[in-house]
Amino acid sequence: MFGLFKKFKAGFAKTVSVIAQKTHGLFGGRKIDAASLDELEEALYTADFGVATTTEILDEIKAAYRQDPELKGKQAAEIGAAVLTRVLAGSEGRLAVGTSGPNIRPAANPIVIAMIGVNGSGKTTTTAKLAWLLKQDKQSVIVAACDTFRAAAVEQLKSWATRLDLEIIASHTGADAAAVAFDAWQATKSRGRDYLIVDTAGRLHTKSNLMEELAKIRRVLAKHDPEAPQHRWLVVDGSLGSNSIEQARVFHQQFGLTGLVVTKLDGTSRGGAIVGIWRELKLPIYFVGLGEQPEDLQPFSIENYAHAVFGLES
Ligand SMILES: Nc1nc2c(ncn2[C@@H]2O[C@H](COP(=O)(O)OP(=O)(O)OP(=O)(O)O)[C@@H](O)[C@H]2O)c(=O)[nH]1
Ligand SMILES: [Mg+2]
Repeated sequence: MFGLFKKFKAGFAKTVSVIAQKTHGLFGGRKIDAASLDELEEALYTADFGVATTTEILDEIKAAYRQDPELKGKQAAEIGAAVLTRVLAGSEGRLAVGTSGPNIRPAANPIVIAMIGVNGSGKTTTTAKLAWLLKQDKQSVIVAACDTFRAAAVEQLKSWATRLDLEIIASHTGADAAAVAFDAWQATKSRGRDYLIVDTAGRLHTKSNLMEELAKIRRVLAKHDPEAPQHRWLVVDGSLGSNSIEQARVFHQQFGLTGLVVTKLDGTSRGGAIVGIWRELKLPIYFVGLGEQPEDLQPFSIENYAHAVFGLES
């Protein structure tokens, strides 16, 4: 669905630009030499590709350079993109309705997506943007304001709902988040909607009482449908780069994540971290946040990503 290369290109512009700076525009067409290989290595570390991926990319480029001393920067970029494509195989999460896996809807129950994550990672905006995106794809959606903890969180989702014309189920700050989720499921089912997206309060993975609240939301939804929430996504702030891996691990242990959304990639030069996150966690990346507008939330595409970060065309 809606994958657009130009969005990826714009979204990863900061990552591309730090690589271009550090390599003095190597991918522009210049010939490879020993110094440019060192610069490229440093650039890939700066863009947070991590040791394993940087080593793999450099090894393959060096091997090609030994074969062909006339190797150009653009060919090196193509090798880099090919390595990323191989390493990321299997990392694209897809929400295709009614085909297989978690999207089969026995007795036409709604598909429930729970957005989970630390404070400020982008859960509420991702909830709204995803609802909008699904509506563009002719799916019907309800969003549930289950962040009843932070003052103004309910209002924030309500104002998105007004702006994007979304159906919303909300209570008030201080209400029981699990009760809101329970009511929202019922409304989604009785109105025959396809999806329920549950926004939850930001919480540090180290706070056990707040982690317990997530478990309660899950238990309560399971009373309606033992499969719900079929999707339990950690929303990760992409500007944290590979530092987000540890928190993701803890959420995964405690809550059994089914996928990730990586946000704010437009605001960081650490776009390479996506690869390390995948290598470490092996959780599919469903969406990436490439800007503040609804259409800046895009399904993760290995091809678009690998080409964009190496400054290639699609
Ligand atoms: N540039 C950019 N900003 C983003 C993106 N995703 C989210 N944001 C911004 O990040 C800020 C926090 O987003 P929220 O959706 O409120 O985050 P949250 O996880 O719901 O925060 P809490 O509810 O406080 O835990 C907002 O200003 C968003 O506009 C993105 O992909 N790109
Ligand atoms: Mg929020």
